[in-house]
Amino acid sequence: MAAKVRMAFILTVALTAIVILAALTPMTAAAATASVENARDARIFELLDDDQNGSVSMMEFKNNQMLVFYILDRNKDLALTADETFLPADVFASIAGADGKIDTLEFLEIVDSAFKQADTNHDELLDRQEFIALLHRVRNR
Ligand SMILES: [Ca+2]
Ligand SMILES: [Ca+2]
Ligand SMILES: [Ca+2]
Repeated sequence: MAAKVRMAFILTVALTAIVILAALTPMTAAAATASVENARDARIFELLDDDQNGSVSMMEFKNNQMLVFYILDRNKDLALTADETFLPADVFASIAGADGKIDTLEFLEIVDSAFKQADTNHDELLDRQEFIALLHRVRNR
């Protein structure tokens, strides 16, 4: 897969996951202000940081992304078809391959890449700063 397409896919998956997490996150009326995005970013980070130690490990990241996978996989056949994702058709096709489906291994490979790209100091943890930077990259692409 071309590097550019791959990057686009990683970002789209990350964004999809973030949108879903955000949608699952109850927002209070008081939070619906200019700082709503910052508050939501912080909330998403807290959701991913299962053990609340202030950083998101690869395991925490993967577990939560797999939860997203199961939510997206509406017919529970452990594969994502184009209509189950929010991906552009060409991006979907490039990762799904000949079978036209994204299986869990293909999905985890992408999650792995997204994590490694976000982990800019290579300590195998996403701290708050790295995570927020990832969210901003995804939003501003
Ligand atoms: Ca943690
Ligand atoms: Ca499916
Ligand atoms: Ca790090």
